[in-house]
Amino acid sequence: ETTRGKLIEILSNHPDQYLSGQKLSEQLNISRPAVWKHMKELEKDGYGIEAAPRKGYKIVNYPDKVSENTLSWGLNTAWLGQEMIHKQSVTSTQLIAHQEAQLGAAHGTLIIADEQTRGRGRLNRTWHSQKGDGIWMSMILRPKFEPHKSPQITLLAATVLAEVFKKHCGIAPQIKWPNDILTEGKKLSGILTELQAEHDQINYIVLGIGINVNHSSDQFPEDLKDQATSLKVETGQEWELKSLIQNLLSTFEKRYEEFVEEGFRSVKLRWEAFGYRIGEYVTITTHQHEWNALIMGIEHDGALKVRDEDGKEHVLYSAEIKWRRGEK
Ligand code: BTX
Repeated sequence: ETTRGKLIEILSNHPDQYLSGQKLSEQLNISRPAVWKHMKELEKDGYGIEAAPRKGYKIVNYPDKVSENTLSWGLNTAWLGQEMIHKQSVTSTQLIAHQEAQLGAAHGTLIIADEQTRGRGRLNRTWHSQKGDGIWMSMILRPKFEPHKSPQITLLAATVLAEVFKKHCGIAPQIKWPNDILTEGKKLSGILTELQAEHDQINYIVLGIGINVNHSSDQFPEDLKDQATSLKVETGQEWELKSLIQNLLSTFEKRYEEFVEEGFRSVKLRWEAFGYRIGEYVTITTHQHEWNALIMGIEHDGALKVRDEDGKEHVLYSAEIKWRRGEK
């Protein structure tokens, strides 16, 4: 660990207390002018340092820069994000998460990047991941439940995102089954769940989450302008990434534990409260066949429940059905 890292750690462990230059120089084994120099460097990086004569220093403000350190301080979780890899630029955090998982990374390991050059969606679609303006992250999960339950993790993640966007940012998000978070019909956030399993056992899940945060509408590429939105576009203000990420992680951890203990029931209720077009007719495409159906909600296992025009109920599992607003 660097001297600078240690200095930040010592100061952040004593949030309400001044630490004298003398004490810090002893603990870090550097001279007092060197301590002072480090403080100046921290200020340059956006830390708010209060220096009081004869008392010493304390940190009063952390920079809104996403890093392993800034995300860790004040992160209120037991296991999620306790191991963390932050990079400025990556191809895809999914890719890194798979690599780390195969090397044995712990349950709850988080991979997060400021920018993805090849962010991906489902079926090799691309996910636009502009530098610094969004949250692009992947979690490694090692659940003990059977592989067939893994799609429920997607719905769980969707409810957590909707819950946090509502509470943290005051918007009214909707979840389009199975994995899109929308506001006013435009996509704010996407979820990609990838499973590695064998012999009826989950080896690991990589849960990827992409959130458009501080994009203004003209920052999206031409082909996304009509279908994408961001928290900034929806609320008219910029959002600090760090506290939003911390809130997402602690809420996800809490809801994940409820899910493991109580099953899908609690997720189902919350999901349906945010469900997009429940009770409305939509046009569904399955195997190139188009038909109209009323969305009824989700099943006890997360599948989509619909009723066709003849009154017959259908349960849809494939994540690859397409549906859009119906004609009726
Ligand atoms: P999806 O296949 O449901 O959606 C992908 C589609 O969404 C694209 O074809 C495009 O039309 C649209 N789209 C692409 N980028 C954006 C964007 N920034 N905002 C709104 N719409 C967009 C959704 O897949 C799953 C996305 C997961 C992304 C995360 S980010 C961290 C992790 N790493 C990674 O490479 N992917 C995941």
